[in-house]
Amino acid sequence: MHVVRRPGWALPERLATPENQFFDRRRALGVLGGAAAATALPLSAGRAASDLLAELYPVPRNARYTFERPLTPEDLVTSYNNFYEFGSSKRIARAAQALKIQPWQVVINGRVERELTLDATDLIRQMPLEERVYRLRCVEGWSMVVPWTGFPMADLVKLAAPTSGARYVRMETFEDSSMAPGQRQFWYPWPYVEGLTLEEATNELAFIVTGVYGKPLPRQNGAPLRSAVPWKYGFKSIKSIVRFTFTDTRPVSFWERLQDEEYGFWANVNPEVPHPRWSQATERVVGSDERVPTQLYNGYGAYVAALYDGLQGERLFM
Ligand SMILES: Nc1nc2c(c(=O)[nH]1)N[C@H]1C(S)=C(S)[C@@H](COP(=O)(O)O)O[C@H]1N2
Ligand SMILES: [Mo]
Repeated sequence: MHVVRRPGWALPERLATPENQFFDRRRALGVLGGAAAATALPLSAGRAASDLLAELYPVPRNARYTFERPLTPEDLVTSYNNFYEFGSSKRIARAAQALKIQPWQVVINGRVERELTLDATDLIRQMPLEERVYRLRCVEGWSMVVPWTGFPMADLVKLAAPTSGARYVRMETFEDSSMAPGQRQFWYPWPYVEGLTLEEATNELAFIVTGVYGKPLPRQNGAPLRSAVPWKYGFKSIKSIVRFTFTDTRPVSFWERLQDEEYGFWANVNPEVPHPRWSQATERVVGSDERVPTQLYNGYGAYVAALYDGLQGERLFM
């Protein structure tokens, strides 16, 4: 296995602090062991990656992000999906089982102090996992409430150590049409790409998801790691990421490349800005017969509205 590690001193501060409230003793020791072994074997040497991941779950829920609406049942979260690599219907869960997630290399490159290639299992085991209940609002007009497990995207940015020229992070999904039949549909601009400004990526809400419902992430939900940016339409939350590129150029995302009149870079949720073909005023709550009003920034304005001060000339809501 090819693993490039940063030296221990370059680990995010939280990881190197065993007293930190986010860590139990076992986890803290594991992390310190990992840091100390920087030049020796990778953490996972000799053990199956699937076991090494499974033993991390479940983790405590971070109460800061919980709220009143009921969770969407697990069977719906894992069976009603958008993952065009496996087809354009919502029922791609079975087809997605063809995705090979071990080994899985994650590349961090571009405007960073040092380019990194990490094994996803090693990356996930280094990070401070927590559970967060987030709303998910698809641009198509449906929504869910999902208990994700993962770690702040800000910690990944810290690990990457972007240089002063970096203004955006561009994220890319795997590309392999032998596993993903949707990628044989040549009219789509594969691979799936998404992007955030560095300010967005380091906002406390931006989350790298590695699990759901207290278990490792199923393939159909974007294993082994995907993003969750809950104040934006669901398509911004890119699945099965293989590359994080720090850049000075605004990335053009998959849907934007396909249809930029309908899907822009910012894509912040706003009930008052209709999609060109339908209203965004309300949303269908998956798993119930309810329609509820959609909220500005999907209800997360207190966390993110300030990111857009001075950007009113941009198409912030599509
Ligand atoms: N790589 C990739 N990521 C993707 C998509 C996709 O088709 N491919 N669909 C997006 C859309 S439109 C939505 S609504 C969410 C759905 O996530 P879920 O299936 O876990 O609910 O994933 C997003 N991420
Ligand atoms: Mo979506």
